[in-house]
Amino acid sequence: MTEPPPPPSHDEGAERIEGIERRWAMVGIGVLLVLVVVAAFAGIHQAAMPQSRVEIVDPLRLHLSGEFIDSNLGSAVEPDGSVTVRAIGQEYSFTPSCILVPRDTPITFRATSADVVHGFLIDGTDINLMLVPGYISSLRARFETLGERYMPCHEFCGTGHEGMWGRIKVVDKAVFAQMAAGAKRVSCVK
Ligand SMILES: [Cu+2]
Repeated sequence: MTEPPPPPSHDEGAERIEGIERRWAMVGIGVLLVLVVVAAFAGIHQAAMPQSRVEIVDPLRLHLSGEFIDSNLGSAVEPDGSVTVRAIGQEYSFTPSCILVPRDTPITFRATSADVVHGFLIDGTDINLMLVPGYISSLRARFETLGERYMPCHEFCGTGHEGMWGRIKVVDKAVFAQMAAGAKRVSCVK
């Protein structure tokens, strides 16, 4: 039988713990350095290679002129038969609050914000945009099923955020054509 090793003295124990702490501190610093490098690369990369297409708009002049004046909001039929929907998000509503689109038709959404960042999401679809003041967000979509869907703002935008939502109604092509006939822009706002 050999004697069990004597328990470490107080100093040896403290040294060992210090060693462990130092190793874990290095791991923490290492993780931090990796994150700094990733953030720096992403920032430099985006500055050097900006998005291929950015559309800007003056959020203070939305109601005065240009694409997003009130009379131009809603759904418009294009010469090729597709539909362009223009909308604005503002604290705390969407304009129009009820969007009307035909089924089985190429739809282009074009939207922006008049004040702060809002979210544009259509329930039950993969349509999900951020509305950033100063920028036009656009997305192509097509609806296969008829019916009404909710369109809640999903970016916290202030004290009234939870009350900010709209609706989108998908109707039959013929019904849409009838409603759009003679009108420059259509929506389902009553
Ligand atoms: Cu909002």
